[in-house]
Amino acid sequence: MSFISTSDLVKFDQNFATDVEAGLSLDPKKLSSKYFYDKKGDELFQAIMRMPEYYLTDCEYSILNRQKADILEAIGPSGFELIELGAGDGYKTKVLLEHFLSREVPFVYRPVDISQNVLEVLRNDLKNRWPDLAVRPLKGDYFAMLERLQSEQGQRKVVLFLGANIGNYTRQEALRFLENLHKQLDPGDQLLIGFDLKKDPSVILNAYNDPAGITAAFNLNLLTRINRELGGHFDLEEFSHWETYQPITGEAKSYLISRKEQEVEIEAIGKTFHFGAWEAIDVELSLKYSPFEIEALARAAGFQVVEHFYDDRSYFLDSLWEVK
Ligand code: AVI
Repeated sequence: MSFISTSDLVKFDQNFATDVEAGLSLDPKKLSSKYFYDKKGDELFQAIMRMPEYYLTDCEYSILNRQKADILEAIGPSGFELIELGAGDGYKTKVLLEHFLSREVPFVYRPVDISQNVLEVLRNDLKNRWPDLAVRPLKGDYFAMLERLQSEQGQRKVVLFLGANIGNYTRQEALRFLENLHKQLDPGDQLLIGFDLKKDPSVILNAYNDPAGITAAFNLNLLTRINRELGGHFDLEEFSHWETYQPITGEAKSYLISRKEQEVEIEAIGKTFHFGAWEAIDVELSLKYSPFEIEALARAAGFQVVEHFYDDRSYFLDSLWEVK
């Protein structure tokens, strides 16, 4: 939905407006990074994943590519439904799909995404590559889809949650998310989950503070989205991107900083928000974990760790968990 200020009919996403109003009324101000991903945001995130500084994608790709045989051995040879939460373009997952097909493993790939478009593009791509691969996409919210699968009483489930997406949740949110996931699974079901690990802080800072300014453009695009969809009046020149990394907590945090004292009207909300000079909006958390913290999280959510798969530099970890 877009904001059309010239029309009598002003359409906009009410949830987005409500969240923006609540977040900009907080002290300190906060906007959710889940709103980064409009069409432009998706393109910028693709560009981030191709940046040399953003090591996460290459690390996880190399884990899946080099250790696909070990991963399959740990999953076991009996048939399963491979459910991927937030499938995207499936770039990394295709490595596993190809390997499982070559080993003639009986499995069905079930990508879950809220975007019908993402699922259609992925399904067509996979059909062209591997006509024999069984693909049954699920369009909707992760938990609604898992609930549906549970009621279908199908084969055992192997869930993929890759890309360090768990890092965009606080520790408490991550635990709640994993506890909910555990409730939707049965004994013997598994989860392969990607975590970005604590490492040299300068490596982490560079990944979110690239000299080309792609991450800055990705974060600032949130203000462009508010301008377009909610009739916001943010002047992008007057905000800048700022990144921090706290090596004890593992929190990489992105902020948008107001470069001067200013008032910004958002028409769809019917309010003007005040920004002090150098006031920050908290826009994203990318949490980094230690292997010890990952094991504690698995146990707290009710899972048993089966095996850890690291890249060569131990920058990233795909961890296989099982419901007992
Ligand atoms: C999607 N998520 C895991 C990315 C991350 O690393 O937190 C999003 C991102 N933000 C800036 N760069 C990448």
